[in-house]
Amino acid sequence: MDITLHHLNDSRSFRIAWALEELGAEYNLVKHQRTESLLAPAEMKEIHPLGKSPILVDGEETLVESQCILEHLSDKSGGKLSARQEKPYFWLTYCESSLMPYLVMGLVNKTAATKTPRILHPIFKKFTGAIAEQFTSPGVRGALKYLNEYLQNHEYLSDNDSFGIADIQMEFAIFGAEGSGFNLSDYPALNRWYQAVHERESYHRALARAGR
Ligand SMILES: N[C@@H](CCC(=O)N[C@@H](CS)C(=O)NCC(=O)O)C(=O)O
Repeated sequence: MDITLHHLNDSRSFRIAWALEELGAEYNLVKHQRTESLLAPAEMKEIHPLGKSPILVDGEETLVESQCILEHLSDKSGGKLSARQEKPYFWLTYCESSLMPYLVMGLVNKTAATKTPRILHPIFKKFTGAIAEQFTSPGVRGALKYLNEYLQNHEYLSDNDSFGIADIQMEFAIFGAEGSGFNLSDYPALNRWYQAVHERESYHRALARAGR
């Protein structure tokens, strides 16, 4: 077998497991565990110098960045699951360039508050709370609203309104938004899409094999 997915728990590499399952590809799965500080373990840097998840080794090639890996898999399968039309290609890119930074910053803020001495918690929480209120939460809400509006007229986010790699890319961000307390039922079209992508058998196969 030529393809090896390096999967980190609770991470974006779930996307790649899902795409591989959707394509019916055979692959090795190597599971890595986050360290206590939630970072990727040092061994991942031996596979790729950036040491972030996901990493896909396909024959002689070692690929990183969800979007690059998803596009590689789509190209390799003759364009299945493609997301290159103007608008769907937008979602594929928008997810990591604009939405994920808000979510990651929100998460870092929350975690950072728990790492300060207890006596400083009230001050720190005030500070991180203000960042969330003024910057990260409105950013996420704006993205959810925009996605909801798009999905009012579209079934999926990939080419020809069909399921594909843009859906896989975006689902991870929406999963993160839901986990951070954003209420998806405020966005009915988005919520409909979210339920629909979770009904795919490939999603459940990836969940059973890679976990998240
Ligand atoms: N934009 C990159 C993000 C890669 C990334 O930050 N991955 C996270 C997991 S979701 C990671 O490896 N975190 C552990 C660390 O930074 O050490 C992608 O889409 O692949």
